[in-house]
Amino acid sequence: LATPLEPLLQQFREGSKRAAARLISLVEDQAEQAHQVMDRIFADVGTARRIGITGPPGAGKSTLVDRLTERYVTTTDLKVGVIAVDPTSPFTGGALLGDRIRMGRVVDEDRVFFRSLASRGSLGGLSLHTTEVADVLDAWGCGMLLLETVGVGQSELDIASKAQTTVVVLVPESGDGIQAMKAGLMEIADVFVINKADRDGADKLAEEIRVSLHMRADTGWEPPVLLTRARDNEGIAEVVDALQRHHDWLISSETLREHNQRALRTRVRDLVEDELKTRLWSDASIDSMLQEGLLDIEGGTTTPYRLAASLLDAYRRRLQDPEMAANRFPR
Ligand SMILES: Nc1nc2c(ncn2[C@@H]2O[C@H](COP(=O)(O)OP(=O)(O)O)[C@@H](O)[C@H]2O)c(=O)[nH]1
Ligand SMILES: [Mg+2]
Repeated sequence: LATPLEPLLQQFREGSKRAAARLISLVEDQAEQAHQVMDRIFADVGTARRIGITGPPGAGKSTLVDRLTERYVTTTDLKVGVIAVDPTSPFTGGALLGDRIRMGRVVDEDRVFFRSLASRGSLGGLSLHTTEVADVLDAWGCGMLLLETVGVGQSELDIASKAQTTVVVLVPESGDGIQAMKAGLMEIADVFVINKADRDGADKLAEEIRVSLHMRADTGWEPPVLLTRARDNEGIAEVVDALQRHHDWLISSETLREHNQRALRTRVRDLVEDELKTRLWSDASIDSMLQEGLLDIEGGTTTPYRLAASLLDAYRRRLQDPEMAANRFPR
């Protein structure tokens, strides 16, 4: 069922938090209007600073995000958006109730938008629509966006491509340092946070990381290694400061521009590829041609390569059909 977009977009532009939540749901559910929504708000996207927070489960990422949010809301007039990707829950919003309760402590709730997304199977990975949800919050006026995701497997690469600054949170126990080096966290971290510095071994871990950082290619930015006790609100100002310094560096070195251009290029290519694939394989005549072709391969009268070539030919001919040529993108 199509939601009337115009009134919703109007309320969104006036700053309605409920309208933002509705738009996010549309985008997340890949509703018919998802592309249209993104298209309409795109001009307002681009001011938010996007900070990725990753690291092993239990390191204190959510606690840190909570502290950073509190700090930004109380010391600046920024709106803060928090997107937490939950790898365990198949349902959006389910298992992160704890986070929501913590967020409730934040003073000015009107300036904080918290959203948890399910990671849809890709263990620890970002949700499919993280970028779009971040864009909606950006257009809504969030100056700061914090993206929390568990750092296992592919997810840290995901987050590094979506965030401008990546914070890797580790704790001084259970060989986190070694794990980090193995998992490729060393390469993507712009800022290291050793949380739970109230525990033994924090200084040692920090030193290990500093030493191994020498092996990184020189980019002009040397990741600081900071100690925090997020639960006790200790060391947070230093993190804020490091994030600001990294942001300044991103701008002065033109790295941010390059990053944004790369991200845009990937995004447009993904949109085109998705559309091509969807249209190709949802076409009934192409599908039956494929089924028949498979039998021909079995019968030895064609090969996968010849079949692929004739499917592409058929698809090209189908595109001449004006009805087929219509796509889901706004014009
Ligand atoms: N000892 C200690 N515990 C902390 C600290 N920061 C957070 N925690 C606790 O670590 C646990 C996991 O924190 P959480 O933020 O949920 O970790 P996440 O899984 O990385 O998001 C919670 O029980 C926190 O209260 C800290 O600085 N010191
Ligand atoms: Mg968490």
